[in-house]
Amino acid sequence: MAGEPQADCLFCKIIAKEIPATVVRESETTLAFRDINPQAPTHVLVIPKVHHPDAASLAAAEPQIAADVLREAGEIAFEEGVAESGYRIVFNTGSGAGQTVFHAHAHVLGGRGLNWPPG
Ligand code: IU
Repeated sequence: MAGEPQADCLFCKIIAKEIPATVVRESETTLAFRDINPQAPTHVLVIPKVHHPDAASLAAAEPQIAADVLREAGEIAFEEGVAESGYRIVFNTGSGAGQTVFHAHAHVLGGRGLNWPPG
């Protein structure tokens, strides 16, 4: 069923604490942890605790939780000290855009110059 944990989902396993992660923030609906392969000095992933394959399907099914993910991303940018210099919130969507884990997640990237357009 939509939103239910998926047995083969890496991020559902992190939520269930079956796989370790360095958690930086947790709310009733979200979990945020450091990316294991950081692409910037600050690289945190914010995930909803419900399983949806990407950000658009999360927003369609659970708009309040999608808003929670964005709010947490902004709080993390302040806590990490990158809000003032500028940071990026990225939702890779689809394998052609680089999505490798099909559980919705926001990348919060900051602490270095970020080029536009992204690669
Ligand atoms: P993507 O947008 O689906 O490519 O992002 C998935 C991210 O999950 C990617 O940056 C990985 O480095 C990250 N990640 C992680 O933090 N912990 C893990 O155990 C695995 C991937 I596998």
